[in-house]
Amino acid sequence: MKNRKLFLILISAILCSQFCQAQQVEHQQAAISLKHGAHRIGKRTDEVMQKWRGYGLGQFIHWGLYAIPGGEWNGKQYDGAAEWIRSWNGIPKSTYDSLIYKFNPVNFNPEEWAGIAKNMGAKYVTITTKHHDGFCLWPSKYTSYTVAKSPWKKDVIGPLVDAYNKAGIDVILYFSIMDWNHPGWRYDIKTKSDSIAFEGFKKFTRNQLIELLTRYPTAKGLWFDGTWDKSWVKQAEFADELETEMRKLRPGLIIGSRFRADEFGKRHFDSNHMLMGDYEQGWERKLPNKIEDVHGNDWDCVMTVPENQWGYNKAWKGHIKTSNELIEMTAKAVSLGGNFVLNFGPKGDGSIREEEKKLAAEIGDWMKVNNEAIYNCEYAGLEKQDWGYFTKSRNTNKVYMIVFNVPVSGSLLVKQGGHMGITQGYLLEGKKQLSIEKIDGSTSAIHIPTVGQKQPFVIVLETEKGSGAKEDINKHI
Ligand code: FHN
Repeated sequence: MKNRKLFLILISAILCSQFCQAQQVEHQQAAISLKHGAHRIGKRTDEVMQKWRGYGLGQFIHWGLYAIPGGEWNGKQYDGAAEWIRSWNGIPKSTYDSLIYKFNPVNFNPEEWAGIAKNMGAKYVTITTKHHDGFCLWPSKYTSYTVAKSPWKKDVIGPLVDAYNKAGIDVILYFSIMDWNHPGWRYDIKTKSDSIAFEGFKKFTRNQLIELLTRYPTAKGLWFDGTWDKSWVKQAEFADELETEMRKLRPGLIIGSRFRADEFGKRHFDSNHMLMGDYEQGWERKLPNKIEDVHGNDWDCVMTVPENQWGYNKAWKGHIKTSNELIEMTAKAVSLGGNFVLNFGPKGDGSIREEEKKLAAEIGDWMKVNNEAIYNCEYAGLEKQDWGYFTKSRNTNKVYMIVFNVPVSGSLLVKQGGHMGITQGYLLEGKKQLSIEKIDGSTSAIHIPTVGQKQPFVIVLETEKGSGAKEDINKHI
């Protein structure tokens, strides 16, 4: 009987391994030869990208003509995102486009914007140079629909790039491919005349991108949007060549996965499931839950304060995130190896709304004390616990516990596996040493004084040299 059982186990193991091998072969055979797929397998290792990886927290700015109506037209509130108001049937397109004659942001103060971001702890900013409405915040040579034709007359992007750079913040330029103002833009290309029009649009897009990279050479990357329509998805060859041209012009340029599709129309990931760009750009208003969700790729999450409003909306509706919620999202993003980018929608007059200033200041207060657990940190390779998030320094043997929920027992579990020796644990703020109880070979309990913390706090675990959780991280990369 015993022998029969053993025999069956052996047979199942052999069959299982043959099945897995067959699956692997099938997967390898399934790799398609692509002309316009991913340019690289695996992560970038250069300095610019290493720095991007260490940012942890960033700021997003959505600013343009849509900030003038602020989600309201003739006393009626538009239900969608404020920056989409032009697409609302209630507004004639030409009436919206003539908002250009009202763009005069007398309270625009780039140094103040940069100061708010710096104080919040942002290490990079992504700024809309042109959103879907096509209005350019720089005086582009290739269209008259720019700041130059507005009463403001002056460039907006240049002063912002300078001010943020002076504040030590790197700049990424947001650019919408979809352009509702350009006569050549099409959602799809169905006729000869569509095709002729779109060829003109492609040249225009190329010229504008080269213009931006030439005018603002310190910009570290481009953040693309509006690339989902069939017209653009069909441009695999053109977009691939343009990406190569831009990278040649600016070595080190960072481009996310939203720029182009492969020749089979696959976006973000090509037909062989390889990431198309330097980082995954699919995490919009949502976060991954576990490390497997990010497939070992770099990624960032862009987030709004209210539910879905990027541009300025006078009447924020629904749930408005608190600073503690946003701090938790930042911690979660970093704990899974990503960056968290919080959106701001300045008003039409150039000022930043009070609610956003307050949130930035509160996040900044927390970051001033705890940024060590956010900057230059990564996935720690430890089992997630209910009290919060682990991060790990990319440069030292420190592991951080960012605690959001304190258990009534006052003891926080760490399941470290056999390979991470904890030498000491202390509160980051005040450096108070904590007692560590080894429960078994793989679990420790960190005992904390329950002092009714009102804010998330950080515990530092120092680990033995050469230990840490790297082994586990590599499993996922
Ligand atoms: O349509 C835009 C939206 O207005 C906003 O700019 C966001 C930012 O990620 N992107 C698009 C939706 O995916």
